[in-house]
Amino acid sequence: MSLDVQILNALRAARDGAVSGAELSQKLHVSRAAVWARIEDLRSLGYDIEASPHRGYRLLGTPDVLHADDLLSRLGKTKVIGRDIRVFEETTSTNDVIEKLARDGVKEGVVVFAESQTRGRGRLGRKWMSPAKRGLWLSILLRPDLRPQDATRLTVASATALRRAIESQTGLKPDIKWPNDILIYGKKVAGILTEMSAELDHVKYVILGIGVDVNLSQGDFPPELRKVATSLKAELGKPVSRPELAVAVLRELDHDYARIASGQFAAVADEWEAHGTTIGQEVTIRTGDRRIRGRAESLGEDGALLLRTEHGHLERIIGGDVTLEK
Ligand code: BT5
Repeated sequence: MSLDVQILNALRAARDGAVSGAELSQKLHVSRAAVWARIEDLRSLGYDIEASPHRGYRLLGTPDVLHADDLLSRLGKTKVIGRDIRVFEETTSTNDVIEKLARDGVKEGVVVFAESQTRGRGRLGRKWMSPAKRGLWLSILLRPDLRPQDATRLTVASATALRRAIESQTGLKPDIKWPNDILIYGKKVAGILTEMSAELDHVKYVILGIGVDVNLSQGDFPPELRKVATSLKAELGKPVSRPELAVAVLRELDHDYARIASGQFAAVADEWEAHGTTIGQEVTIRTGDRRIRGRAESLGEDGALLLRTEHGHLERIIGGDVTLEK
């Protein structure tokens, strides 16, 4: 744990009360001057830390920036996701950064955030708009013990986790549209991009890319997206703390990843179905040049969408290369 994390932890543990420089220096085994230097650094990052000669240090406010140490300090202990967090000011795509780490053999659970992405992407080479400091643009490296055909379970689990995190932080009630959209009143507020590297019978690694439109104003969206996309701030009428939401997302993801790892996909699927807008609907699925019409019946054990076609057949549709039209 870095010194910054330990200082932030101690200040948070003090709640309204303050912690003296002497106390911090003793607890962290560094000089009071070193504590002071770290406090000055945290202040320059936007942390509002009061320093009173009599009472000591008090944390009055936290900036709406993503700071790896701060996120680690707030997250506390998780099973897998978030044991290593890295934040970039700007990158092409956080999925690219994770892919490089995956090839270098880094352990699962590492999370990469970027304040902005120059080449954020969606599925099928689509663009994902990622303006600076307005959203959460993150990717996670997973090395699940899954067969490649079951990898859609991870997209399903991510959607349920993301939905819960948004609800707990904002009170909004998002819906899930198969396979990877989180919607509020029919408008997209978050998307998930699952990419994987697999051998015939096992997954080598999965990169879970998540984009959440947190504090974008209507004007931040290009005209073609204004009717179909929204942000949490636009729906709530006030900004949402990105660090707090980021931590909630990681915590919920960790929970659902554990559920999948311990064979509880059915419980995740039930939750997904309870909040999905897709099941029971007549839908059209576009996959490559093919269009399939039918009624979405349920979610398969592998996370696939089971579609009863116009001709009465049951088709298994797996995420990744399909678009759902209503
Ligand atoms: C997705 O693709 O919804 C997956 C988005 C994943 C983005 C994250 S951000 C962190 C990580 N790094 C990346 O490079 N990507 C992931 P898809 O279902 O294909 O939707 C893409 C479509 O959504 C675009 O064609 C636009 O119409 C629309 N779109 C683009 N930017 C958007 C935004 N910020 N909010 C809502 N809709 C957007």
